[in-house]
Order: sequence, then C-alpha cells, then structure tokens
Amino acid sequence: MPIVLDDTTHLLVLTGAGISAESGVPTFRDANGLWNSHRFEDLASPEGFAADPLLVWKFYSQRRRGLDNVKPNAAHHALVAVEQRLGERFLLVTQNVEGLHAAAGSRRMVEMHGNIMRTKCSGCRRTPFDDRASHDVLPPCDECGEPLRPDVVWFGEAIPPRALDAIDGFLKRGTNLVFLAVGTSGVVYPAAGLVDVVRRAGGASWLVNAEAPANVSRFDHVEIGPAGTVLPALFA
Ligand code: BV8
Ligand code: ZN
Repeated sequence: MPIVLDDTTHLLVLTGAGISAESGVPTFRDANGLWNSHRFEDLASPEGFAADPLLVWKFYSQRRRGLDNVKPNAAHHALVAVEQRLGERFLLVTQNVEGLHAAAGSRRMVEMHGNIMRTKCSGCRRTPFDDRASHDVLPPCDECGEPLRPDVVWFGEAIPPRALDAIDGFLKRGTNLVFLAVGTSGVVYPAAGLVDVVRRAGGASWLVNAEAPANVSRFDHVEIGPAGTVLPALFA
C-alpha cells in the first residue's frame, strides 16, 4: 500500500543502518552486525575511548576504509525523489554516520549521530574537520595536544542541539504529519522514541524494515522487506 502524499503532507523520515545494508555497509545488531563482534561500551562510548583510544581509532579507521567503494542504493535515491516532491514539507533524520544520504543528494537532512568522515578534538572546541584518513597511531590535536576523535555521538553523549532543534521545528510546523522509519532496530534513544512523539502529535506512522524491530507495535503501518525494494514502491 503506498503512502498518500498530498499538498499538505509533512513527512518526517528516520533512517538507520538497515537502509545502507544493500549498499554493503554492516549494520549493528543483525547476525553479522558490528555489535555482535564488538562491545559498544568499549568502542562507542567516552569511557571506552578514555580506556583505549587507539583501539577505538582502529575500529573507526577500519569502518572508514570499508566505505571506500560504497554507493547509495535505490532506497537512498527514493528519499531524494520524495524530498524533491515535498520541498520544505520533508525532513530526513538519519542515525547513520556514513554519509550515503548526502552522497545520494538528500539536502533537508539531519545526521543526528554525526559523521564518521569528520574528526574533532576530544579536548578543545576546535571546529570538526573532514577526514577520510585511517589512523593507526593516535592523532593529537594541533591546538591543544589532546587526542582527536571521530565526530560521532557515542552512547552517553548528548545529541547535537542543532539536530534536536531541526526536528522540533519541523514537528511544530507540521500539519498532516506522517512519520516513516526505515531500517532501524528501534532500541537506541532518543531516535527510537520519535515514533511516539509523532503519534502524540496526531501523526500517522509507517515502518519499513527487514524484520519486526523492538518498537514495531508503535507503528500504524508496517512493511517488512528490503528497503531498496519496498521504499521505491511505497512512494509510487
Ligand atoms: C543520549 C554512532 C542523553 C557512532 C551510535 C535505557 C533506556 C533507554 C535509553 C537508555 C538507556 N540506557 C542508556 C540510554 C540512552 C542511550 C540508549 O539509547 N541506549 C540503548 C542501547 C538502551 N542513548 C544514548 O546514549 C544517546 N544519547 O541519550 O543522550 C544525554 C543528554 C544530555 C547529556 C548527556 C546525555 C546517544 C546514542 C548514540 C549512539 N551512537 N553510534 C557509530 O556509528 O559508531 S548508535 C548505533 O545504533 C548506530 O550508530 C546507530 O546510529 C544506532 C541505531 O542502530 P540502527 O541504525 O537501528 O541499526 P541496527 O543494526 O540496530 O538495526 C538495523 C535494522 O535494519 C534491523 O532491524 C534490521 O532488521 C534492519 N535491516 C537490515 N537490512 C535491511 C533492514 N531493513 C530494511 N532493509 C534492509 N535491507
Ligand atoms: Zn584540541
């Protein structure tokens, strides 16, 4: 069943690792997911970084290298097409850090967990910078000497206020609100709670996922299947 998009529809889309699975990017919690072979507390938390910063850098460097020849898939492109139809009545919020939505051409987009291709300082307020390098030794900050780190949001860290403000602003503007989650297991907050926020605001909720995730019962419409096939058909 397609999503009906009329001249008043405001569409808020949340994506997770599953939308990039068909591009060859590993997910986190599937059978071959990153958090099956690694403890996220060791690799994606400030405490893990403080305990072993080089181990954390090696993990992120390996993920950067794995993105060298990765391209957006039909699901990323379908979201670009729907953004072009809806204009400012569209907002894409992604938990993904690999940048495939931007590569596909999405512009009204919030990377709520940051971007793995940027680096920032763990010690000072230096502006984050683009960085595709693989760091096999610990890179120090030129300005303060503290270790640099990837510009991603780790567990226990706050979501960037700019990202939360963009979501709030969109929800406040939105009449005839439709929420669509794609390829996400619904266990990481605050992203997993967005469906409830939209429902409280009277919006309809859709889910496209390869399997039923943790928060499936909170969606009005559920389409189980690969995003690269299901999403283009959903907007047909
Ligand atoms: C915060 C980024 C507050 C870097 C990531 C207890 C209860 C509730 C909450 C908490 C709690 N204890 C702690 C918390 C808070 C915590 C949290 O939610 N923990 C969970 C684990 C309980 N959250 C936080 O800490 C967040 N911050 O709350 O701040 C605060 C306020 C002020 C001051 C200080 C703090 C920050 C969370 C950010 C975590 N960062 N990583 C990196 O990538 O390394 S999270 C990690 O999970 C991923 O990066 C991703 O962003 C996120 C979500 O994963 P998914 O994208 O959903 O991926 P997953 O593999 O799980 O699922 C993929 C799905 O796709 C599957 O369902 C699969 O079936 C499906 N799929 C597969 N293939 C396809 C497909 N679907 C369609 N098509 C396919 N082809
Ligand atoms: Zn610094």
